[in-house]
Amino acid sequence: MTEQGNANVQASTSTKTTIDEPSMFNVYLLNDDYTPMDFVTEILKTIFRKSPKDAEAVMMQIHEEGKGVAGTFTHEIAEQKAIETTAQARSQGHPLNCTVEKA
Ligand code: TYC
Repeated sequence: MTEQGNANVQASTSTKTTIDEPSMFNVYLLNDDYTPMDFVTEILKTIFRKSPKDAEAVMMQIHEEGKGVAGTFTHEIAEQKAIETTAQARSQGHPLNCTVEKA
């Protein structure tokens, strides 16, 4: 921004006084043939704070359509939840995978 010719200019720099909203990111759970339905529902309840009804509905949507949104968060939280999801899955021997994508 140029401020030449402005009689009120105090300095050649300007200070931003508003904060942008953070970008949001979807965590998708991906379907596979081996992870038990109950395990995915449990992940959706515990890590993604879904109600039992919503967790079941999202799990079935993923099972039928291939993928589904587990939740939408700022980037750092989305990555944490994706890591926690795969860590719990691997610790139980399940191949469940997820992706983080800009919403
Ligand atoms: N397709 C799995 C089964 O039939 C269930 C499943 C649902 C797996 C959702 C992963 O993200 C998933 N046991």
